[in-house]
Amino acid sequence: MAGDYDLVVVANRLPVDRVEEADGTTSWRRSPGGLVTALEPVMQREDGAWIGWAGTHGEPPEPFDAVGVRCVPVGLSADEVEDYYEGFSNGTLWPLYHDVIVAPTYHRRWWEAYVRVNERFAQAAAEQAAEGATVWVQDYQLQLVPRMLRRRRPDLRIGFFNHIPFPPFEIFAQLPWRGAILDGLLGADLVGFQRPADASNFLRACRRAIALPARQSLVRLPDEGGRQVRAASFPISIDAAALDEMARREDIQERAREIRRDLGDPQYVLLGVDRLDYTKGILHRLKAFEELLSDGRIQVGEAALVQVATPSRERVEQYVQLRQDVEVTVGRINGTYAEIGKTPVQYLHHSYGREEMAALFLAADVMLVTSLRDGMNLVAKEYVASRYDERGALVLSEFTGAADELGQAIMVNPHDIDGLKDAVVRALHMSPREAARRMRAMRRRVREHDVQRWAATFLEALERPGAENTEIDLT
Ligand code: GDG
Repeated sequence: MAGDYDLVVVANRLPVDRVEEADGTTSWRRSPGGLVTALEPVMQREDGAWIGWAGTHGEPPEPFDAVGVRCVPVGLSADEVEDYYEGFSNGTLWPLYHDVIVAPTYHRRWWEAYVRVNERFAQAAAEQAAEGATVWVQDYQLQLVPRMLRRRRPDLRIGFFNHIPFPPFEIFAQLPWRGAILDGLLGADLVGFQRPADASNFLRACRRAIALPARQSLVRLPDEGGRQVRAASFPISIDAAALDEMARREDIQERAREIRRDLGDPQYVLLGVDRLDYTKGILHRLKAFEELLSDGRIQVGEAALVQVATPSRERVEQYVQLRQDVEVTVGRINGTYAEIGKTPVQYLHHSYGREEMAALFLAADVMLVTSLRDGMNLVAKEYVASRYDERGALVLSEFTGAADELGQAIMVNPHDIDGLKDAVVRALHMSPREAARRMRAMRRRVREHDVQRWAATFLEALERPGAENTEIDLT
């Protein structure tokens, strides 16, 4: 029952979004996002198929070709969207894996839907993969797929990559289904994480929760003839060259100048770009900015904070609450400190095109990334990649994966509001010479470790299981 494809990617979402055309027909447009960029060239070269949900509930569309790959939609019912996606994925796993910033909810009904939907993805992958093919499963929504797939197709080479952190065992241990999740992941030959710390948390969980021998980066499975599973870090990145090229375009630079003019030509523009998510530390950032205004360390009109907060998971309770809290806070800051024509916080609850994002990065003197926990944080890397002019300063939370690589950023603990305020002031007043020195070093790192390299490194490690030291060195 093997299929035709030598490389199969399994992800919660397909690499395309359905768009309604003016004439009533529907078509598929490439989704924004790094994963598609990273995998498109390999998928085209290797005869690839991509299994994922099309984003709407009900009967799935028939498989189709788009962006050079075979797209195989998996269907979800309205209840499954609620229980598997909004429920178990985003109400249980997401907060649990992000240091329980909000309390995870444990519902047996959600778990049952998660198991059922993972089976469906595994079945679809088993049907598409050619004999001996490579299957690469993506992210926390599909942690059971590696095991379910191996049961159906022991001939396959199976990789898994977790885009979000893997928590310390003391937190992971809360999960009533922790053993099943670990067993699901251990169906893979290679389990990849963003940071070395995530990989070691996983290895420790294997030892503590299911008593498996796990040494260095290997877990041994005595019940499977001593089969070994490798866990290692593969920090994800961005298409740095494409962003650099876009930022150099005259129309983008003109747009960046226009943004500053429209903001009233403040001396300093600060920028935050995040999905509206409680892991991103948006409220901490706003608090620091508000206090800097009230302390008089920055003046209204002198500095403007632009906060893009892309709508996200709008039916999940904690996200509704967060939106309220952010909007009340922004309203209070602006109500207290605005003057006619001078608004301290520009809050934008929309999503923007890639060009507008590049122009915003170029317009910003200081980029604020204050996540309380973040697998990587691509925005930090995108800011760096767009600053071909070697200007601008990055304030970066030490709780991001990106902090492991971008050591020349101004590091902050976002819980330490005084420290965060000092870091912002330091970033505003940094000499152009020092800013350029830091930016140069960070740009080199991002250029050399781009998303194409990330995908190639992971797939190579998956193909050569015996290879030593597959971890990317972080020097
Ligand atoms: C997860 C992990 C990990 C945002 N708003 C707009 C827009 N974006 C783009 C950004 C960036 C991406 O979305 C967001 O990526 P992040 O890495 O910042 O965060 P998550 O969405 O939480 O991603 C994270 C990542 O997976 C990859 O492994 O780094 O830690 O949580 O590319 O620019 N793009 C456009 N308009 C917007 O309004 N075009």
